[in-house]
Amino acid sequence: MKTNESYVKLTEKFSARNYHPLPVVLTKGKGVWVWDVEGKKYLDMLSAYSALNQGHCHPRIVKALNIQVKKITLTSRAFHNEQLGLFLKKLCTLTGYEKALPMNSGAEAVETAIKVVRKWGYYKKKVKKNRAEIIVCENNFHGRTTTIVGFSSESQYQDGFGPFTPGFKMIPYNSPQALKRAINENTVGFLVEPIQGEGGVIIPDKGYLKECYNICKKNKVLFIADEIQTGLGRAGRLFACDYEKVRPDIVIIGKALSGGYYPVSAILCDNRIMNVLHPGDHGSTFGGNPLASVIGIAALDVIIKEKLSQRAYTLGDWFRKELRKIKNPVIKEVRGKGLLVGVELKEKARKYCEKLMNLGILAKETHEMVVRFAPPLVIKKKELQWALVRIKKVLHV
Ligand code: IF1
Repeated sequence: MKTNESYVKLTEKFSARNYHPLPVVLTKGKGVWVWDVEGKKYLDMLSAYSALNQGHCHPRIVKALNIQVKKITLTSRAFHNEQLGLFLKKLCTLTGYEKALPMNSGAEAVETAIKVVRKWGYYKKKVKKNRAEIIVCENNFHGRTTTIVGFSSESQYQDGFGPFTPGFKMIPYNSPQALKRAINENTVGFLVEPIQGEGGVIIPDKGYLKECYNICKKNKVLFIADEIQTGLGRAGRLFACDYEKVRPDIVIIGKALSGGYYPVSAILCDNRIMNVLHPGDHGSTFGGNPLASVIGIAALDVIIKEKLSQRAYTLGDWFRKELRKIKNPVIKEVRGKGLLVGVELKEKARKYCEKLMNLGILAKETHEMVVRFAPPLVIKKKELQWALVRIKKVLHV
C-alpha cells in the first residue's frame, strides 16, 4: 500500500536527519497544485522557497527541456555550447547588467559573489593582501557552505562546523548608521537581503536599501543584493531592490531561475567588476550547461510573458488585506511584499502549518513563530480565495 507513512519511514531510514519535513509525500505537481501518494490534493503555498514562481511543471519550460534533453545536456566549460550565450544575453538584457556568471545552487552564487568582490577589492580598490572585509547583516540567510554559515548569526547553523573563513563583519539589519560605522579602508562589499526571507520575512524601513547603497558608493564599497529568494518577481517587482530604484553593483539570483526544474543560479554585474576574473579563477562543472541554459531562458520567458511580478504585486496586496481581516489575538503581524507573505504569531507556528496541511494547504513555518505564504506566482485570485477560506478556519478563534 502506497501510504505517506511508508515513504516517510523509508526515507527516514536512509536519510541524514538534517530536516524535519511535514509528513506528506508528494508525487505529482501541476501549476499551484500538488498531490500526495495517497491521492490527496494540496495547494502549494511554499513553492520550494520561491524556486517555483512559475508553478510546478510549467509546460513552456518542460517543452524547452524536452527538446534540449535529446540534443546535448552537458559540455563543461572547456568547450562552448550554443545555448549559454543566448541565456546570458537574455539575463543581461532583462536586468540591464553587462555580464552574468552562471552557477547552480544559490550558495554557490553567493560564494561566487564573495570571490568576485574580494578580487575587485584587491585589484581595483587596492586593499592590502588578505585584509578584505565584507559586511553582512544579523539574521541573514545566504546558504549552507562553511564560509556562508561562518557569517550567520544563527548558532545552530554554526554549531559544530567551525573553524570558519575570516573577513566578515556583522552589523544589525535595517541600520544604515551601523553600516557607516563598520566601513573602513579594507571594506570591499556589503552583502544584504532586500527582505530577510528565512529571517522571518523581515522588511527593512523604506529608504534603507537606498541609503545603504549611497553609503557604499561614497566609500567605494560594492553593494551586493542577495535576490535569490526575493528576486524574479516574488516580491512584486523583478527585483525587490527595484522598489527603491537601487541598482546593486552585484545581484545574486537562483531559485526561480530554475523554473523549479534543475538548479540554476547566477551573479550579475558590469564589466568593471566581472572583468577581475580570468580563466582559471572560478568555475563549475555544471554551471552554464546547455540544459540549464534552455531552462533558464524558458524560466525567464514565463516570468516576463505571464507578468509574474505584476501578478505578485496585485495579488499579494489583496491577500495581505484579507489576512489582516482575520481577528485573532494570536496573530502579531501580517507583513510582506508581493507574494512573499509572513504571518507572525505569538506562539509556535508549526502546529498551524500541520492544521493547514490537513485542510489541503502546504505552508512552512520560518523562525518558529512565522507562517510563510509564498505560493507560485501563477496562482489565480480564485485559488487564493480557496486558500483564505481554509486559512481563516485555522486562524479564526
Ligand atoms: C534549505 C530557508 C528559505 C536564500 C537566500 C541564498 C540561499 C537561500 C536569500 C541559498 C536559500 C533556502 C535553502 C533551503 C530552504 C530555503 C530557505 F528557510 F532555509 F531559509 F528560502 F527561506 N540566499 N534558501 O533564501 O540557496 O544554496 O539553497 O540554492 O533547506 O536550506 P541554495
